Amino acid sequence: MHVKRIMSASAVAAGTVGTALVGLAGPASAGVSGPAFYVDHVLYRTAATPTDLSGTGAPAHSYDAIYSFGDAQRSVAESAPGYRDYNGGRWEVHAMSLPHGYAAALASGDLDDDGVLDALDEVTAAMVAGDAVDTGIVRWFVCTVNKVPASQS
Ligand SMILES: [Ca+2]
Repeated sequence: MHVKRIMSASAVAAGTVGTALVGLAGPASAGVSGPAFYVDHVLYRTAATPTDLSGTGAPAHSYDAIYSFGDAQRSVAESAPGYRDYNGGRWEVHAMSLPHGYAAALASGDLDDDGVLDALDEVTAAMVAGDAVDTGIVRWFVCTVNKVPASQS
């Protein structure tokens, strides 16, 4: 029991150090190479190990949505650090299907014609057109995110 307590304390300490280093670390550092996603045409990536929160019973409004398009393209999230409604890195992942194919979703949703759905309004436009369908929440997790430097996006 004594040993277990010491190990827990060191795990917490290591977690704190890891978090503190994220802002300084390069792209090859552990925990900074997680899945990337767009928010308002800007690429972000996870900056810590995602933690599964399914089954916690937390209210839906305490999460921000990430729309996952599988292999078609990177996901799109509705909020990010600095946004007024940001929930601190608590995410719910919505699986999207593209009933008419990716090209159709781009045709109806890629409002700025940059070849990718990379903002919430673009996802919404594709959904309104019926070219993207929210098939439900498949995952809840928590992790912090950072902007990807322009030179790496
Ligand atoms: Ca776009």
